[in-house]
Amino acid sequence: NSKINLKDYKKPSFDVETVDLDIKLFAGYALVDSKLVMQRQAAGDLVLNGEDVELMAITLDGETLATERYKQADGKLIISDAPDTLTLELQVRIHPQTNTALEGLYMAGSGSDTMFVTQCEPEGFRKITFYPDRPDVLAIFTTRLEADKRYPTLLSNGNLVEEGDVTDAPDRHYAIWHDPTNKPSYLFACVAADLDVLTDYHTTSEGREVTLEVFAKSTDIDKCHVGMQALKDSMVWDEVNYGRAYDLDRYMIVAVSQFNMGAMENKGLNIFNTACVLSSPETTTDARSFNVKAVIAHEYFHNWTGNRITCRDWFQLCLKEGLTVFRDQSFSADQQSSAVQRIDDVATLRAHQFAEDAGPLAHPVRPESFVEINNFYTTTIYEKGAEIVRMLANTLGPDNFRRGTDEYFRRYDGQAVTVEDFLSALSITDSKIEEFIAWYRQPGTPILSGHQHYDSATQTLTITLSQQTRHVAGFDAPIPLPIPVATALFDKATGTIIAERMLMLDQAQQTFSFDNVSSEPVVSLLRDFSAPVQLNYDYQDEDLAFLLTHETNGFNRWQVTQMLVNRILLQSNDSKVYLQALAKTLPTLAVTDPMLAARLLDIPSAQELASAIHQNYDPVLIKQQRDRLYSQVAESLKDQWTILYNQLPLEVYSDSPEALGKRALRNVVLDMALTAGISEAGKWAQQQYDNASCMTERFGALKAMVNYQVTGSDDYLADFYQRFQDDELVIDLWFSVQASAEHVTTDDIQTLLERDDFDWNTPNRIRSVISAFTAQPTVLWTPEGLDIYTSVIKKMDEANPVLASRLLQVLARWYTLVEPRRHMAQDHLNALQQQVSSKHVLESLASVLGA
Ligand code: B3K
Ligand code: ZN
Repeated sequence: NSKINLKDYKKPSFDVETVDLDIKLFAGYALVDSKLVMQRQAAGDLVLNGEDVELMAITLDGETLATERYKQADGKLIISDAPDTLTLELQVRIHPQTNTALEGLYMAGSGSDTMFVTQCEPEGFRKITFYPDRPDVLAIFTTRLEADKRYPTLLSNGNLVEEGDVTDAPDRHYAIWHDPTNKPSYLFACVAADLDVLTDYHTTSEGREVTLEVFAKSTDIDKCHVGMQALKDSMVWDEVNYGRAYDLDRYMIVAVSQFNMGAMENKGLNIFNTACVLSSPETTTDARSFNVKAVIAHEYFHNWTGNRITCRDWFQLCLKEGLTVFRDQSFSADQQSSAVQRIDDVATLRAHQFAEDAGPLAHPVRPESFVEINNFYTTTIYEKGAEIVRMLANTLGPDNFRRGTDEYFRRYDGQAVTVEDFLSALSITDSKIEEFIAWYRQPGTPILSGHQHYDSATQTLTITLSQQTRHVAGFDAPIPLPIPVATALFDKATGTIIAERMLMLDQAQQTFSFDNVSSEPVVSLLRDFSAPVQLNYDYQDEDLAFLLTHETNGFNRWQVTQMLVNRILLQSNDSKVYLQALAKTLPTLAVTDPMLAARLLDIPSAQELASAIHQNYDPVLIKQQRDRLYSQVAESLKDQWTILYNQLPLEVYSDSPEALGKRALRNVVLDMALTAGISEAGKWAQQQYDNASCMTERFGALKAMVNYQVTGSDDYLADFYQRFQDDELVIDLWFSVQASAEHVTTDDIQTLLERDDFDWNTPNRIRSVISAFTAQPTVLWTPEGLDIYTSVIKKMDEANPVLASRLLQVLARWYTLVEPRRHMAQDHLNALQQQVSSKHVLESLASVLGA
């Protein structure tokens, strides 16, 4: 299990010009013929990667290659004395039917309901055939796919060239696809299935007529309209906002229920987890439906940021992911309230990325070494990567950012490039932009501290800011980063903004002054979360309450409520100011902006709170404190809940932002009412369930009934199962609502895992129990809880190591636990280390145990 280092990067010795693939699917195996036309680029061996592939034949320039002319070891096939131009032909045998890792070519489904599908990023193509499987080798692919006619849908990247019956095999057919764009092997895809298709069209800004197709099981095809609309919206959005139009005549999306992640941006043929593409009001909550649109947009945006300009090597993963997440966040912000979008993105960042950066898995947005690249599809690469791009965009301003991205596309289209290339294109209008490279290199969340001084004699306000980043073991001592701090001064008397400025903190400590300030203002810092840092400013609770009332931006209002909540929960501040401020704000806001009102009632989850505690973390104590504050909010606003719930009657389904906001607030109010012990609340829940017009209402009611053990909740759970038993994604909800319930026990989890409909081959189902369960740290961090959790990791270590390692990463902060839990967790992890063998899990465990 050797380490791969960024500093060892070498250009490939050979380029591939064209690839002809012929993939024949049979009942128990597949045969893959390939023909590679190659050209020498640099001195060195010809190296092909291959894993779990059985070499049947190999010829070089038409002659069988003698066994002494190549060697096969450690997942490589190496030819030492290859000529400068050559044609290599290979035949291999693979076994998609038994590929449970869901990488390479695999069979999804079971019984008579199966399909073949690929996942090649990052290194899955080498499980299909021997190939220089690295992102800086770009080639033109032509793919022939042959299968039994029970798989009528045969797809691959690009354009359909030909299809027909196989001579002498009446029950078999084939299709030939040609992709005219140069692409790395990780963007290859093919599908053999029996699917229906939803078709639509888009004419690009350049006048190209594009056929859009979403493929899904016939029973799911009516759930493809939301995704299709999102695709069309994304295409227009990228034309308008980045000047980027689609470049092929066909854009296909295929839904598959067994998939390790959300979706994959293969050129012209995206493959999607059903959970990230199917959506209908009756079966999909608003939150999930919104996520469907965001993922569709994300994969579409990859066509330019990822596919046409790709990564030189996997260390540059954030080049495509950070930029593409920033683009999909911006798209989503245009579809709803931008404040709520920012709230949700920052909440995710704080809950997951900050925790990662604070623990043993901390790594730079551009890592410098890895054993298994799959372990680096992290929230740091994606979400912190997006935050860096956001800082670049904000620092440049919209016009110069657009000039910079135009330059990036102009210069690097068709190439495999690095983060430095990206920064160099963006810096054409401002060379200081290149200093942001430090953000890509340095792990750890900076702490931004500050205080202010007002001098009434000179009417000057000075703000002193300083930054500090923890020194993460194994990395250089941290250096100061450029931190843009969006700042506004509020006049205390009028509540209006008297000055607004972006302060650029690029030293360890700096003082900024504001002149002509006639009285001491309240300072609002880090507005719109202008940098991914932890803010530590010497506010009084009253200043925060003032900002909750007067801030003009919804995100900033949410941010101050979160600061108040954190002070109460983590520094034992009095809750009075917070409760008064909520009471003052909520009634009006519930009417003017119900979605924001719902968010302002957020109390960070137990897991998020845990991420801010660095030692002696006691899950029971934190849960008690959190529950207590939740009850205080519920009690102190008790009169409000009845008024609000009645103000929010169930309405005919609509997907307008207003309707979404009302549904979100209604569910929060219902929960608060149950907490406050309002006697009718149980009945509200039942009625909301019975009369629901959509899943957000029905599931919100079910969740509340389950969490509060409302009389009859078991009957409602049974009803829910009965109604939706044929819809896997809804049954996932049924599993997760129980596995994440407030009162869940390890016996309950065990019972769920032992059910016949618990399917170990479907990651969505595994996550619906095992990941949902992590919402209850008081149960997870017990001997029985960890027995279950680690036994699932052990089981997956063999079957699906990518998933196993991801599940493990959630346990990274075990060492912050209070004794005896800390030792208990350590024992479990040590025991696990003896039982696993995948390099994925071993690499993660080594870091996690090294803490
Ligand atoms: N690029 C893929 C992620 C592939 C992950 C492989 N373990 C999805 C995305 O980010 O769009
Ligand atoms: Zn992506």
